Amino acid sequence: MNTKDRKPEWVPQDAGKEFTTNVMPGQADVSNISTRKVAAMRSIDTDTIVKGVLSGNRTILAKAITLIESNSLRHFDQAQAIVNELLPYSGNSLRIGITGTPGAGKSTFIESFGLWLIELGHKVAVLAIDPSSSISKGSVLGDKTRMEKLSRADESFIRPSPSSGVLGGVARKTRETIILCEAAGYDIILIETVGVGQSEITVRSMVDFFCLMQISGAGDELQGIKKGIMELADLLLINKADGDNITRANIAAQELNNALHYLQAATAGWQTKAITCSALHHIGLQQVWDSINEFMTIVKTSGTFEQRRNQQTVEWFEALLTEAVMRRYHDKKDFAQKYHALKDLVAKVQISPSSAVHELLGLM
Ligand SMILES: Nc1nc2c(ncn2[C@@H]2O[C@H](COP(=O)(O)OP(=O)(O)OP(=O)(O)O)[C@@H](O)[C@H]2O)c(=O)[nH]1
Ligand SMILES: [Mg+2]
Repeated sequence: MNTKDRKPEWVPQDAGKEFTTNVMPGQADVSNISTRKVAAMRSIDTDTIVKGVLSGNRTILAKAITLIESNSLRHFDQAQAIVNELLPYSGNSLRIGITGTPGAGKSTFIESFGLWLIELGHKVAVLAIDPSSSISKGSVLGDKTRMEKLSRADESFIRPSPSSGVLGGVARKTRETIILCEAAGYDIILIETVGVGQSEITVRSMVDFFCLMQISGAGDELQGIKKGIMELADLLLINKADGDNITRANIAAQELNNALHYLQAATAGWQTKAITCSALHHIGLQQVWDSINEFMTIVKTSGTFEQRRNQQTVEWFEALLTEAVMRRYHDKKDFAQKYHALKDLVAKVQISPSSAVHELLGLM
């Protein structure tokens, strides 16, 4: 478009070219302009986010968690600033971890228990740790539909696990997400994780109370549960104790209670026990809550609660440090390649771990 000599409606007398209006060409077709993208890209300043979270605004809380989950360096600084500002307002919740075999009924239990807790006047946040979620996105989607009623409640906040696969990263992000949820006023945090390998230990390291969910099968109830995992738990929940399954579930609980006497308890001063419930039919929720309260009274009186929280914060610091150091060196040219090559050699016992470390340090 030629804008030459185009004058505004009014110009001073004898005005020169500096008063020429610059007309931008218009867009003929506006149908493909996305206004959404512009809104999504708009960043919110730290102060607004902090105030929003503190006021319990769920949209802003979700945005803040997205910043934490982001792998972009640009978001990292802002996310950390937010966490730091909110840290003094955190810590006032009961953090409960729930693990168990796939299909045991964890999500169904969280939906039913969560709604029940809301009835009692609590605000409930649900987080998920699923180290395999980058592979099986389906289970996360499944959780959302399984917790449909809970997700519609005003006093709940549900966040599926971040999809970046590395458990260490997921763990840091979940810890920071806990801080944010607490600052937003959620006084009960429920963390669901599928019982695969390392994830139980990771969740144990960030909760006050850890619950292992099982279902009763035919035969020896102990067969399916690894002793190590049982020793992490404060409560064994035998779910699906309904219909034809009630007797079997009761027998399973009894067998487990007998076995638990010979195992080391996860928490000093507390005898881990097994009880039955039916998440689907909302049976046994009161007993679960009673156990948790009994547990809390004991650990708060003995000081175990504080001790564990302090230790968890130190572990968090150490995990962060390891992650930061690794990230810094991985950014270095040649490091990643050498690291993987040496790891391979270590695995094949072709080099000793200490020689491998020595060689890597030589690159730094
Ligand atoms: N009969 C009965 N079925 C239940 C109960 N709790 C859950 N289920 C059913 O068991 C199936 C799995 O339940 P989920 O809650 O998705 O189990 P989950 O442990 O979260 O599963 P993953 O997240 O995939 O590990 C669903 O079909 C539920 O309806 C229960 O108390 N009784
Ligand atoms: Mg689930």
